[in-house]
Amino acid sequence: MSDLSLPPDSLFLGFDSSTQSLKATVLDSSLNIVTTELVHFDTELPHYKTKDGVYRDPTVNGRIVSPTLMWVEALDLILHKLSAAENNLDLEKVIAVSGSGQQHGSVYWAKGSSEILRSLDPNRPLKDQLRGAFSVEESPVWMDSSTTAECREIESAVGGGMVLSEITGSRAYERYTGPQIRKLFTGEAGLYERTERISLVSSFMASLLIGDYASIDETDGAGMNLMDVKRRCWSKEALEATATGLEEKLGKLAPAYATAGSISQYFVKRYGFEKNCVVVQWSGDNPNSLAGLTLSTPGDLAISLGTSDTVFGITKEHQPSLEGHVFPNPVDPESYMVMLVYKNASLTREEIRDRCAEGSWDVFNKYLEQTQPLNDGKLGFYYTENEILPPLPVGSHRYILDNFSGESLEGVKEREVKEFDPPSEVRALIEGQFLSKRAHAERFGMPSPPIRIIATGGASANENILSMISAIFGCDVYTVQRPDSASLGAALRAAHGWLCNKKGTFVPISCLYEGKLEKTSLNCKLKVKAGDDNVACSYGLLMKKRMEIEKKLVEKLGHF
Ligand code: ADP
Ligand code: XUL
Repeated sequence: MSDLSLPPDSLFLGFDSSTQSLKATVLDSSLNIVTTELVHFDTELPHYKTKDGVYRDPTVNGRIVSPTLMWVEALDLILHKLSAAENNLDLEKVIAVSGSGQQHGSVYWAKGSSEILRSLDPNRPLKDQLRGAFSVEESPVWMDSSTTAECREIESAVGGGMVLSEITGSRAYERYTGPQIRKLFTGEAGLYERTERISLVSSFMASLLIGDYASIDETDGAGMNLMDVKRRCWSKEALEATATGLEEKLGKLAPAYATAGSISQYFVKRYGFEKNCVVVQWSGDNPNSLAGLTLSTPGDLAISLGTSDTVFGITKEHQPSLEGHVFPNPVDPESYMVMLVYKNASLTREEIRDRCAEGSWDVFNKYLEQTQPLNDGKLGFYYTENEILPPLPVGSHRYILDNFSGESLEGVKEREVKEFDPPSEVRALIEGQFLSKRAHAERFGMPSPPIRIIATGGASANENILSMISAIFGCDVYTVQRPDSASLGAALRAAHGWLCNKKGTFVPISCLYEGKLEKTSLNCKLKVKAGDDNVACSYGLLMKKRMEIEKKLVEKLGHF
């Protein structure tokens, strides 16, 4: 065994605490998947009464939260499932654990909770012991859009959106943790005062595992509008613009490859983990997906199709922008991750599937096959939630482009209509979603066309959608063995963190798979070969027209 290899009989456990579920992937030392598990919040923890894992507050515009205790209970449940006999999994062999959290979501620990964490009784479920541990019982999640006022206040305090983007990697966004904290600080000062520590979903779950407050990692920390993204420390200006006394409530930042601590006695005694098993810093789901997809070439783009849709890639430079986000790369201290995020994603696709395609993906796909590329000039904008990119409120807008042949935009005019027939509606949704991604990715300086796209997330199981991505972007589309790259990436990062810990310094993650990637579960496979360039060119014209209409919609209806 070389000093850069993993011990032969060891296992690595990665979680993904996402919007709708908690997932787990276990990798062996050859980086092959041994087992996977899932706890679906709505159906397996129905007593919390969530829909899609969240509560949408009918009384406050844009407020979307999840019960913090549900995530706690899910952790006990998934470990119970993993240790069940049919999984044939010996948790004692797990030498490192890590995880992904939905980004931006925050947890507010009440004063005295670190004591509760340190003295958890392995004979009792976590939820019974942590019931009183939170000063705020409902965690704001990434879908929340209730903090527009706080965003503008923070931006104006630091000198504008571009300045904030230069410092933190993003202008102020409603779902980002800083604006969420400011809302608590200005609106419910007593609760803010009673808060001892603020965690992200990622550092929160790591805290449960180590039985103490875990640091926020530098990658997920960049999703808060609070961190200096170049220096990787809290930004004084951003902290001051957000709330007083905040730095001590946030604790220290740590690199993603660092160890958060050893697994706590609670998990050793209750589930049979080995006491030396290390917990590697958790990070955001998108950064960990970047790791799981082994994205390392700046010309490659990843598209994740989950509860949110994201488009991300790698860059060496931090270019501030009023659109999109820059995070530190979780597995390479020398580069950045750039990303675009869409809120109208799988749940919007489900809404149109249910309304137009008999609630069936098969019928949905049949409609995609029946209709032609460019949809006879039918363009649709569908927002079942307030959108992030562009910032448009709930609503749908349908247009027919008269005189559009796909060869030029001369003489082409849009005409607004009330409805499309069901097959056209389905195609308009999918074409619209991916034309928007191509347009905003180009505008953000992402590679165009990309060398290749790697697709992941629940909807990447749909080959018709993958074919349309290939046609619209004009490139090959790859996928990995399983659509959950966030928990796979977390398991890989557990192995990487374990190795860095053993060597006492950072080692490149590629050491783990160099020269043998195709023999591991990380291997990406070609799913759709790039087709006719002319089709991608015509989609380029349709995209241009779509962006003109989008601009008019934003001018008329922008923000919520
Ligand atoms: P997250 O991790 O963000 O909670 P996932 O990546 O697990 O979400 O994706 C879940 C979504 O995948 C579901 O909401 C569902 O709409 C979508 N999905 C699953 N199978 C298909 C399919 N065959 N076609 C399109 N979408 C699908
Ligand atoms: C990223 C974002 C979403 C969540 C989903 O900025 O808001 O992709 O991470 O879990």
